[in-house]
Amino acid sequence: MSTPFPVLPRGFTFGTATASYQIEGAHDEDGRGPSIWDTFSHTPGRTKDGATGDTACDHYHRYPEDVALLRDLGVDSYRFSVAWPRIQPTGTGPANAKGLDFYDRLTDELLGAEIAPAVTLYHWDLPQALEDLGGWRTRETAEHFAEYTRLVAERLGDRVARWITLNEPFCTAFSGYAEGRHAPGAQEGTPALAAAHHLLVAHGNAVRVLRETGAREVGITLNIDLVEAASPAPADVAAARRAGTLHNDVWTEPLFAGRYPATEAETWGALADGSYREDGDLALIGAPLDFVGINFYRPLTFADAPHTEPEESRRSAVDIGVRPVDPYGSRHTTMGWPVVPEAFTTLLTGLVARYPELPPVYITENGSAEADTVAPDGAVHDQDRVTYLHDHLTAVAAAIDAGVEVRGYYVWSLLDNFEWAHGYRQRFGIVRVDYDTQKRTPKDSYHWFRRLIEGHRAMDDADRAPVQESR
Ligand code: IFM
Repeated sequence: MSTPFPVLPRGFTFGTATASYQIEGAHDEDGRGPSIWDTFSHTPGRTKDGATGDTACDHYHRYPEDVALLRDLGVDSYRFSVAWPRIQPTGTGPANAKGLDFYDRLTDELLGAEIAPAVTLYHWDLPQALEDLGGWRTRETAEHFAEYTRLVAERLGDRVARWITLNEPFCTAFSGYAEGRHAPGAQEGTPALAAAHHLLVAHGNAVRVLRETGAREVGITLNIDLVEAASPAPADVAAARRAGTLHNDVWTEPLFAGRYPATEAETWGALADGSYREDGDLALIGAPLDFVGINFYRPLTFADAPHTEPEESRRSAVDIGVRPVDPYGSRHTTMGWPVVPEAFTTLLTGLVARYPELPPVYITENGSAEADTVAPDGAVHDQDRVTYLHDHLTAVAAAIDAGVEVRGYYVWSLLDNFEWAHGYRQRFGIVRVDYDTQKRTPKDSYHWFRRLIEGHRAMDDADRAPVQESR
């Protein structure tokens, strides 16, 4: 079958993304301190099969091979994260030179391959020593984040243009401090809401430092969700509103509208007591950004699930009286996530409709976990992932046609990697990693993405007619 590639605008950035703890390994090398994910993954019962990131993809040692894969892929940019405990093993104090050296080498390797680095400062690996002092529940962590940002920006800022302060603060605050399925594994109420707020303060602090150090492109990555109601019944609509507050408004309202969500009292009642806020926070958090990173995987639908217990006994910030439902009837990835590409277009257009002043968008993650197998010919024929990427890029192109300024797209992920509490069972890579041998095998999706990029380069600027692809 021959179908057109999605066509993205001239100058569009194609990239792939990874994160430190998910790929680096070398957990105790060159002075790296322990992170909350080391502690969590080493705690029995926390991750599938007891998996840890101790070795992961051994990227710390194999980064030249991985950058060579990126070069052959032809990407414009590569998004990686810096592990805070490599830079400050206990989260404060002077830089660990060997930690900075690693990211320096990686940056130079990328530039040598003509790939622009996009650096995420925080992708969930908080130094354990800071968690021992309260972690994101405390404002001090947001202050320490500013010091850490300065150390990284002063070292890499001459070569890195694109900076992402935080990745998916929803997961840090709520998966980590309210659901407990991510590190540090807490199930709390007001402290989780405090964590959400302190993450925003940390973001604001980092933006300030990045501006002071001359950074050119500064943004934050959010996993904003398209949240829908299971039915038009008022109770379900209210449930979706509460879920939308939890997933989206906590971040978007302070970042893009200069206010806290009007719906927080109906969502959390007394848990949202605001005790963690200070005068001036909104101005800090809402400082202008050059872009917003959006990570999208699947839409969410909620029905009302009325509480039976009194409000005072509710303890977790994710306990908001909602029940996820799955009306999609579509294919699901091995994560159990429904595949609904058109939801991506709706999400992006809806975001701009709600926040007309939204900065330009980069899609900083999108991809799918699939049940990959190695075929007798040694290849990985991951047609489901190819279709997923094709259809989601088509959805991005539709959003651009509808007026959303999307500047680039990073596939999640370059490599199969440590998928947090799911361990190594979920494979998101466009390159397969054999964890016994560390052999890398580019999958069919890698080759598809390479042809897509090549096709865009080859397109006549004057006539960007769809390039035919074989599927
Ligand atoms: O692997 C994660 C990544 O770390 C953050 N965004 C979602 C991905 C898939 O679950």
